[in-house]
Amino acid sequence: MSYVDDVLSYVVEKNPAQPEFHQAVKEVLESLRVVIEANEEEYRKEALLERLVTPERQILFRVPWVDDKGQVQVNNGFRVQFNSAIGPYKGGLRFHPSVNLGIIKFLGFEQIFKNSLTGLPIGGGKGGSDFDPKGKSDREVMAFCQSFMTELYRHIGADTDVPAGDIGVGGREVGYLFGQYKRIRDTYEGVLTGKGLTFGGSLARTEATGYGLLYLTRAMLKANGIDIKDKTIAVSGAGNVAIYAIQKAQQMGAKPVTCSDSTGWIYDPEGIDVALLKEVKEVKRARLTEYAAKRPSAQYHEKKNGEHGVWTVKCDIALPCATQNELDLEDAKALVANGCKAVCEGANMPTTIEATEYLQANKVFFVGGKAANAGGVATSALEMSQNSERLSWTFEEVDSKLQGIMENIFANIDAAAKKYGMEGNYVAGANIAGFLKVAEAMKAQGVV
Ligand code: NDP
Ligand code: 2IT
Repeated sequence: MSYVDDVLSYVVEKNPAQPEFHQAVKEVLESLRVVIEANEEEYRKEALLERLVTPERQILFRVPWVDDKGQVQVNNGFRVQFNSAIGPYKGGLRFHPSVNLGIIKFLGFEQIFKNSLTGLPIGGGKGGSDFDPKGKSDREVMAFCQSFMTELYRHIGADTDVPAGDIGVGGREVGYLFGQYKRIRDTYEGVLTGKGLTFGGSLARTEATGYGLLYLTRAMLKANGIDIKDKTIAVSGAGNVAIYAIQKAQQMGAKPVTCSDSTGWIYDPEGIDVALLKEVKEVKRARLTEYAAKRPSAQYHEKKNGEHGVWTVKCDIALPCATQNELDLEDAKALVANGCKAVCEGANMPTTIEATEYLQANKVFFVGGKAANAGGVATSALEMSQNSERLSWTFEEVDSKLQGIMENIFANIDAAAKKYGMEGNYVAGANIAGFLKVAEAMKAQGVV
């Protein structure tokens, strides 16, 4: 068996019942075949792939906290410090009831390559909890965050591991986490990113993932002779990534017509009203039914089991921005049948492997999350730089750096795909370009 096949079997055997992790590893290793096979004996001798797929450290901990009724609650906490070859571990925290070790490992694994693609010195990590912030009071969220940090603080630091937000973790949670870290450590340092602007946060970090997604999408379309202006876009999600993707798409003259949350989805043929969406989701933390109630042009659809409604809408471009495996083969078929030309992932691994293959086989331009949503973590790295030099840059300065980073990522993944004989396969281009830098750093640092 080839080295890649050996390591794929090894991952399945060593990490039972972690299908998302297996999926993420399979996607990367399959596209690295051409690189690995050119130097197979050397990689095998150094066990480079076994090291790459094994986290440097995994921290599992209990998070007890008291709810508003005085009842003690217990959640599971996770931090997977996956790879520090090119910088301190960096990656978000996810608070969602579906969180388990396999999900955190898939996210941490992807983060290694994404962070490498940014061109900035950040390694890969991810963490989170099965805590559900939905329906909790601010006090309950604070109690949870304080308890979570009371264990996590000993494992992180500005030069060690720098967490940030992800699903269910936004400015409010990062604020509570930062406050507890500072209190326990008695140190004011850039240990988290996505902080509030009054205590070390960076301008444009909130917008960065969604804006970055659009900068990259525009660059990719342009390279293929397509202008994003006037294009109809289907977006899923209604959180941090989706909201600012919709906003930037509109600024570019495109028309996003959908969004979704965990209970339903909106089709708004006149284009999504971003101010209203922000009010409903960022301020009220309410459901999309409230958006529909205030917007006569909007159609609300309840989400039925297994149905991902937004992909049935006619669109030129699809931007999945909610969660993993939300765009399956059936959805891919619907998109192709409706003439969709491009899919760029705002979320992490939102497209199943079968759906990705179908889209690529049907000549849909496809950019995976490791490249397309790297603007968030890239701007987190810019926040780390600002914290280190104890300065704050203007919105325009951060935003223009973000734009440069996303255009550079596109140029690099395009070039890597061409160099390895897979022109237009941006998934392979991203995996290869991300891998080569990390592999070189790992080799240079010896067996550690
Ligand atoms: P948010 O929590 O802000 O928003 C998530 C959105 O997706 C919400 O609308 C939520 O619905 C919906 N959603 C979440 N889980 C599910 C689920 N299991 N089924 C259906 N809908 C779901 O998260 P973000 O916008 O930050 O993250 C979205 C995606 O982008 C994730 O994959 C994340 O990993 C990725 N990402 C985030 C980055 C960031 O900087 N925040 C950076 C790069 C990638 P509801 O409103 O009902 O909760
Ligand atoms: O998936 C991601 O890249 C994030 N959730 C952002 C991570 C970060 O450290 O900003």
